Amino acid sequence: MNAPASRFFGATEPVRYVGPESDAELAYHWYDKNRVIAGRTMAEHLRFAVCYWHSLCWPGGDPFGGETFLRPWMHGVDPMAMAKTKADVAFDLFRLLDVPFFTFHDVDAAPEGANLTEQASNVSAICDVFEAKMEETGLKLLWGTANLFSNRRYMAGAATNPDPDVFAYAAGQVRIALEATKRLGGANYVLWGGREGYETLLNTDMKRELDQFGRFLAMVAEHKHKIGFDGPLLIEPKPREPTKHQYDFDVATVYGFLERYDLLADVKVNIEQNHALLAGHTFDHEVMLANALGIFGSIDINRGDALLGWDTDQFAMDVGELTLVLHEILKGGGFTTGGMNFDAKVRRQSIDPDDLLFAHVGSIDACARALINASAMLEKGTLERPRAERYAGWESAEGKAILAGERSLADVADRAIAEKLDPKPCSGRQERLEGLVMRSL
Ligand code: XUL
Ligand code: CO
Repeated sequence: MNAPASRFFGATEPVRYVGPESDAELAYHWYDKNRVIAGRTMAEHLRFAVCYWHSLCWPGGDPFGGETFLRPWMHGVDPMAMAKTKADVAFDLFRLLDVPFFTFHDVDAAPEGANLTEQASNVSAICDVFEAKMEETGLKLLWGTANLFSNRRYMAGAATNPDPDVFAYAAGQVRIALEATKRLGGANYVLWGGREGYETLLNTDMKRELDQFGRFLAMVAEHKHKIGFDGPLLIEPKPREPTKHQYDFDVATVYGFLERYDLLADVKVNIEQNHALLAGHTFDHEVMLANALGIFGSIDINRGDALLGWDTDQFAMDVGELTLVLHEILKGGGFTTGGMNFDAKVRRQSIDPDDLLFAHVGSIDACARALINASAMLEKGTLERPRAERYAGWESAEGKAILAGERSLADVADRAIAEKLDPKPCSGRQERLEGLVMRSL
């Protein structure tokens, strides 16, 4: 696709791979999309997606001050014309970054309808625009979602709202967004329960709200099958913010919820770095656990700030952290329908249009370096070999018999007595392993 006549970005040509030795600034030094690593190209491994909401919709405000970015498409009079201009800029951004996917919420892309009928018609009009642009550029949709948290009707939750009419409105919005995602060939559908939680237990019936939430998701899953949408539904865990407590707290909590409401066949997770931190976990903890539980789906790639306790959604640049995350993803077999979505925003002082490009390019390169490192670590067994040694006892005949349920507590205890067991503690070798990882970066 050629650059549009009236342009927002200063850069005109797509960002290209130049190699690590080059001094070129707006260029990929590590992300070589066609380079094959462990049987797949970098593009196929990483499946990068640019998100609509932070890059095209966020005006740069914070709780103490308003808009800093002054994006031209946010200052018009005709909402549909503004949405179309925004789509032009969005697809120019995707073209310049040369990434394969994008993601959006219904209200990011289309003007919010005054009612569900208007909502459906606005989303459909934007789907016409997206469809033509996707056809022309080959860009794909990683996932779509509905914003069930910004409008004041959702202040007490969507599916978990005390009012069933709010639940019904949310169902209407999800039906429109899910069908739009299917129409655009989306690979997944995401549900982030931004206000599915509580501000105070004084007015809350938790059991009732969880049952409502379980029923809502079951209805979404039923509809997914009814319309023949192939991709998984992905829940995005987050423990708090905007509410004091959110029911999709972390991967472990979501797993318990899916099991209780019998949703494991249809729903996986979309894990976000900053959400993992808010839950008191690391990013690789959440990925390792999702793999262990068989619910790993996709990731929202960003980072928090060690000194700020909220969801800062900064662009991920820490190669060390990303290497460990990619290591766990590759170990689990890599992405299938999922990918790496830049749920990240430039800081409010980064007001130049090209700051959006530099942010994505830096983070894409960080992920590419991480992929190279992680793949080499897996090939060498940097962590897998010591991990296997650490658990080697469980590979013995006796270890396997215990896990297979062939021994009772008394059997095991009797053997410990009969063989006069006196197990010797082994080193956890943490610093040694940290050194090995450091040398792999
Ligand atoms: C909010 C967040 C959302 C979801 C999609 O913290 O991460 O942008 O990714 O609703
Ligand atoms: Co997110």
